[in-house]
This record gives sequence, C-alpha cells and structure tokens, in this order.
Amino acid sequence: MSALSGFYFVRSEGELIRCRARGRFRKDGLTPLVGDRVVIARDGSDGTICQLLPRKNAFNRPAVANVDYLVMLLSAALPVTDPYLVDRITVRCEKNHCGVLLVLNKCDLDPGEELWRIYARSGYALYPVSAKTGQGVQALRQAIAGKICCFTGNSGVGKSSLINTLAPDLAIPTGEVSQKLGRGRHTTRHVELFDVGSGTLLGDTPGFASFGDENETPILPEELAGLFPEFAPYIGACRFDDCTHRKEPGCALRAAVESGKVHPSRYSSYLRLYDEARKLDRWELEN
Ligand SMILES: Nc1nc2c(ncn2[C@@H]2O[C@H](COP(=O)(O)OP(=O)(O)OP(=O)(O)O)[C@@H](O)[C@H]2O)c(=O)[nH]1
Ligand SMILES: [Mg+2]
Ligand SMILES: [Zn+2]
Repeated sequence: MSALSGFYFVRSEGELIRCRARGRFRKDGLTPLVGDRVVIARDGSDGTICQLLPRKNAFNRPAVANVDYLVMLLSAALPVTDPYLVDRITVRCEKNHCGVLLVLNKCDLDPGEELWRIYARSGYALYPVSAKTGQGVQALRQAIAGKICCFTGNSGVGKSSLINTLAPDLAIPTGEVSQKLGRGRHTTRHVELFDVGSGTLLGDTPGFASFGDENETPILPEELAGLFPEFAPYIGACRFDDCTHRKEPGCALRAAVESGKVHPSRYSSYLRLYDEARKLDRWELEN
C-alpha cells in the first residue's frame, strides 16, 4: 500500500502490516513497489516480504506496479490542460500495458467542449465530472470499482479534491498547501494507495514520468503509431509498408485525419512525439 524509509506497508486480510524486504531482493536487483502483490512471513506484529508475485505492469516514476487504470485528469478551466501532455502519458501507458481513463474535471466551471471533441474519437473512456459539485462522480466510481488506479494530471487540476469527493473520510489536503506538497512528493517519489471503498485502491500521484524518461522502456519511432489506439484501423493500409505517416503519399492515417476520423490534435502529437522518439533513438545509437 505504501513504502516509507525502507518499510513496506502490506495489507493482508484488512490489516496493515509493517514489513521489511528480504535481503535477497537487493542482491537480485528487485525492489518491492507500491501495488505489488507479495508473499509475507509474519514476525510478531511486523513481517518480511519473501516473494514478489509477477507484475501486470510497472512504472518507474512514480514507483508503482499493477496499475489497472491511470486516471488522467483534464480541465478546461485553470489550469487548462495541454493535450500534448495528455498524449505523452497515454502513449506511455499503452507501452506499459496500463489502461487509461480520462476525466474532465471542473465541468462546473467549463464543460471543455474542445477537449471533449479531441478525446471522444481517441477510443479512451471519458468522464465529465466536477469534484466540487459531485456531478459525474458516481459514473467514475463505478468505472474504477475494484481496480488499482493512479490519478495524474498537472498541479491544481483537482486530483486530491476528486479523491476526497470519492472518499470524504480521507480528507486529503487540497489547494495551495497541497501544491507545495505535490512538488515535494514528486521529488521524493512517495506513493501511497488509498482504499476508497468497493475494493478500489487509489494513488494520488502528481507527476507521472512519460515520454523520454531515461528509466522507462524507450519508445521507438516505428512503434509510436501503434500506441495511439484510434490509429489502428489505418496502420498497414498505407501505400508503403514502412510508412511513417508524416509526408509519404498514399498515407491512410493522414487521409483519416483529413476526413475527420482521427482528430488533428492527436495526429499533431504523434508528429511531435515521432521527432522526439527519433532524437532519443539516435542518441541511444551514438552512445
Ligand atoms: N470549481 C471547481 N474547483 C475545483 C474542482 N476540483 C478542484 N477544484 C479546486 O482546484 C484547486 C486545486 O485542487 P487540488 O485538488 O488541490 O488539485 P491537485 O490536482 O491535487 O493539485 P496538486 O496536489 O498540486 O497536484 C482547489 O482550490 C480546489 O478546490 C472542481 O471540480 N470545480
Ligand atoms: Mg493534490
Ligand atoms: Zn501512413
């Protein structure tokens, strides 16, 4: 559930048990992550983690494993979300085999029609909510029931507020205080999963490493298009087998953008990320 100063807090049959990791793990280059399923041996009130069970996925920053959904918060009210930053994260999630839910928060201030248009065609589930009024929160609660989820999105978008609306008992600090903490947490990589009921475990995790993070599995230019789910029908339908979907004639993806089937904002993120991936790729080759 959380990791702090060399201790791992493991939940077992409703009890939170303070554990150390077995010394062997370090030798094998393994570190237990928040979200891991583990085997522990009880030792009085404390315990020892003896085994890590296979992971569904793992992220480096924040250090968390077995995430069912990364819940990305967007807002059309301040702070206004930049779609490019969303797309960097969705691509990372696809690469790491992690589900994505998009939540359009602060709908009481701005319904965010433009963001809505962009992501309605992306294939990702999109939930309009207001952490303030509670509008839309019930549908989100159902979507995440029983799952391990991490909230992410830029500072001030309402992550802590939304968790509090989902589980008022937690009373996570929000607003300016939390903004300072958010940065601190970001650097200390502290992650904690909160039990918000119905078997749902939620992490309040401000900064998610996304694209060119050196400790994440690199994303190659040629695999990038495959990490945009709504591009799938057009991949392999271009005139050239090795089409990069940028300037080539007879590109099915570009045709889909022109006919309005794929949103230009997502395609333009693809082009920017392609250039980034190419630079990283070259850097790797040269070093
Ligand atoms: N009107 C309105 N205000 C909201 C909503 N959600 C959050 N806010 C406000 O936005 C501000 C920031 O909310 P937080 O929940 O602290 O944002 P955060 O994403 O946790 O920010 P960090 O912890 O800094 O990453 C607070 O003043 C909230 O009251 C919403 O749905 N509607
Ligand atoms: Mg917060
Ligand atoms: Zn193409």
